[in-house]
Amino acid sequence: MNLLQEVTSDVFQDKIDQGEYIEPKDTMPEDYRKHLIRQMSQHAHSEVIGMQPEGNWITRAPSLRAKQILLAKIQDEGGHGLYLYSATETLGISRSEMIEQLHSGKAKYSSIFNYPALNWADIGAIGWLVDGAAIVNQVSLQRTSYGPYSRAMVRICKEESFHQRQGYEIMTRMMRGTKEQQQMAQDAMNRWWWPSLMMFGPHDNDSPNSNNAIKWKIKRESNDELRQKFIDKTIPQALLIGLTIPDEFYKLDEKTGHYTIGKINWDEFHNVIKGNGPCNKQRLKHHKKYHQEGAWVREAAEAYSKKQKSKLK
Ligand code: BYC
Repeated sequence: MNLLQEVTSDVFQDKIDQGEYIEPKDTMPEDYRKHLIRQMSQHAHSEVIGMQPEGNWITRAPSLRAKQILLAKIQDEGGHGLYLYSATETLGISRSEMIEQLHSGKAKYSSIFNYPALNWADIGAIGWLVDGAAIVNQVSLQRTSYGPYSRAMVRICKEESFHQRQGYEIMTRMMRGTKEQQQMAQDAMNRWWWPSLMMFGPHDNDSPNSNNAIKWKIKRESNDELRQKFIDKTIPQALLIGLTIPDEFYKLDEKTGHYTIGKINWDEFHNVIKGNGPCNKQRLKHHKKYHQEGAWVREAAEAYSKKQKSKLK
């Protein structure tokens, strides 16, 4: 680092320490910019890829009401992806570069979307557990240091809380239903519980990006702190509707008021993020196919925008 870079970096850190937001035209260290592009673009990809497991169930929703709600939710996820791609573009990367990174495997998306949604109870479990975990993380990100990311999160969180309730309503109704419906709900809980805990990322000691993220206030709380918040919030919700926690070691620590849990299977997590989860190949293949088939829409939008601009000259 040369003297000028050192001074710039100190001024930047002071700004962060004083709780100021960083805006697109502000001077920022290259590593901060790259860190944000990595996290925000992966967040955007997760929103869009996350539409796939639920999209499978639109035509098979059990009632018109359930179908309308699911359609609205999935549409929201697409919107979240768009806010986040736009916010990431303010850092000097184009949407097409981000998509290229997704397609080449350079950019990740959340591990959770590499699991299949096998039946209607899974739609309940996704809304309740997956969106529930996402909210805990995103509420914290509302105060992230990069202005456009923080503002996108405020809007996204409002919609996510409706998604979480939609999922919990499905689970509650199934638990009040027949024996078979109760078994379906429990089976979905058994399959989605552990992968939802993995959404928060590795334990703090094994999280290479956390030091910088905390120093730059990109993350306000650590992976383990947020996971614990989710566990403490979700276990009582499960017990209230009669679900069993698929963890023989979980217990409430009366002294701290927090739940402790068994060991997370990190081999499974690493295997999934390496591309070997049950649905990784299917998710990417689907995204590539429809991206290619949608090329004409992008070309038409570009031609229209050029025409509008030339009229202004
Ligand atoms: N999945 O150093 P770490 C939604 C990677 S969508 C995959 O702790 P960091 C919804 C991590 O990227 C909401 N990869 O990383 C949509 C890093 O690898 P790279 C999705 C993961 O960034 C549709 C490496 O592991 N939410 O709600 O400090 C329908 C080491 O990790 C995962 C977000 O994207 C994972 N779970 O912390 C329904 C939140 N965890 O990049 C619902 C925004 C870790 O160095 N992201 N990795 O190659 C974040 O808050 C943070 O990026 C994370 C990870 C907490 C996820």
